[in-house]
Amino acid sequence: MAQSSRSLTDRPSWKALQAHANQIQSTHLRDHFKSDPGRAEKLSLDAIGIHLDYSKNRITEETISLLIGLAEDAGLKSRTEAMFAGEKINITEGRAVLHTALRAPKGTSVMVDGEDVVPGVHEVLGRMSNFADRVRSGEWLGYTGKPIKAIVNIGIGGSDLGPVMAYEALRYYSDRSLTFRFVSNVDGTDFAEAVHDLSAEETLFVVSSKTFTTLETMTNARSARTWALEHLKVDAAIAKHFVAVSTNAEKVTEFGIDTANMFGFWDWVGGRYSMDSAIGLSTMLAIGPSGFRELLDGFHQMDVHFRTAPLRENLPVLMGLIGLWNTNFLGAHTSAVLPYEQYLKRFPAYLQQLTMESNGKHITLDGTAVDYQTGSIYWGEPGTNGQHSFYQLIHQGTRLIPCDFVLFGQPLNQLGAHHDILAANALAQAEALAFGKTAEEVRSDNVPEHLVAHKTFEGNRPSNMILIDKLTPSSLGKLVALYEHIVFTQGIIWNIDSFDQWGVELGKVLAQRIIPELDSAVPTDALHHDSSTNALITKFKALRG
Ligand code: G6Q
Repeated sequence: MAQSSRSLTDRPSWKALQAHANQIQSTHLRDHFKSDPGRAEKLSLDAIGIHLDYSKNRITEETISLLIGLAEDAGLKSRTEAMFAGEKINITEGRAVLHTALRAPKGTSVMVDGEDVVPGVHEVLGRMSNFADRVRSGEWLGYTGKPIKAIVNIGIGGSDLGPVMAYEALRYYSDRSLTFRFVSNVDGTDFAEAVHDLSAEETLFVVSSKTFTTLETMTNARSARTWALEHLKVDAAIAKHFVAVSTNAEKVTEFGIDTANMFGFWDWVGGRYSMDSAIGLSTMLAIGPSGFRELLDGFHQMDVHFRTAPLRENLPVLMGLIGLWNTNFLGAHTSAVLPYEQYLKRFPAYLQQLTMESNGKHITLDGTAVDYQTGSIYWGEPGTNGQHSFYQLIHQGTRLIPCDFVLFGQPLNQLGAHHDILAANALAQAEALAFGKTAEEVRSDNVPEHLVAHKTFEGNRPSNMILIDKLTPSSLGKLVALYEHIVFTQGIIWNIDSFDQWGVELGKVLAQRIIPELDSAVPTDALHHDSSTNALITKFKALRG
């Protein structure tokens, strides 16, 4: 296995970080900057078109060296190679973890169980491109002979969050004559609202489900079929209005979708790592095959950077290590992701699944419980909206909340001074968080004494600034892959399986037991849950009528 048998917290590299944390605990970011005028330059990195300024973290160059020591101890480089080489590093599911192969250029090879998977990836990409071109050009016709005008992706979790995030992020580049909707929730409102103004004759459903058994997706897909048939009347219409993205050909056929209209992927693609597989079909329909190729190229550039750059000059490694420092040595419980880019409005939600489903684990690869914190709680909103809501707590609350700011040099919609105002706010927030405002500075503004404490900003709040020239398919790919590899870096050090998700199972199983119990015919005394659940089921049924 990855690490030495010694528990992580017993390792000299961990203990050295603990001692170092105690030592620098009392140094304010103001003092770090004062004592070293070259700090910003030293603690910044430029790679593959991304500028990362990590100087506003409570770290020194020694912190970084010690963190790199920890990463080396954990065998980060060799574990990275194991992932890229297709070893079955998802040990609880016995699977390889090869989202990186989804963006491997033609002609390269990645072997899984003796088979090169790259040609298969490009074969599916080719079929997707062909299909997307036909729909976008109006060549693909609905059953009544009309071109497709609306695309509804039905999926949930990894089969929804990536597609919806990417669609919103790349909307600027999308074909505006097409309408896109994303249905995920089993709450009927999600489906009803998604289709209420659509014409079935011009609507294409993309049923996205790796397993093709997921309760929510199959329930929504069946409702979609019923809705389509209500309007189109004949079963033969389904073939023109439904396509599937799945690994399960049998279930796709059973549902009534011809496998000729199915786009496949593989068990070595985890749901939350699948937006660049066929699960990205809706993205490709929106931005076209060439835009999708640019997206994949962005992912690939970050893969190459992560795989080859030295740890000290490696964007995901540095960000992963600093995140771990904040979590394990400075006691932060959450991390805010603050994109100053309206098109990235679903990026925090996407990252929540990527980070929290991956690293929200308390059992190590050897099956023992951890004695340290793992996955941080990720959350956020696009700037500047958050500033008028939760930033108060980040600036003056009692908790330490490290922030990742994401800012682009060029706006996609040039509108007067908007972009400079937006950028000034991002830069100012990071500055305010780090340096705050002392009581003396407040007093010098003639603030009455009884308000001085209220108007003082402690500062010393850590943040990263990610600065990129422009939001494009390529830069989105780089950004997503950056966080994928941050998650990987941290998971390796925490010695957990970042690629399973057993924690989502229990609730699903219990729901299957409760569904039939909601039938009016089931009497109260037939319920055998705890007293709370029994009473709630009874109360719900009474309210439902
Ligand atoms: C992601 C998870 C999960 C999955 C959904 C949808 O890593 O595995 O979010 O994507 O449960 O699963 P299906 O694609 O099989 O419907």
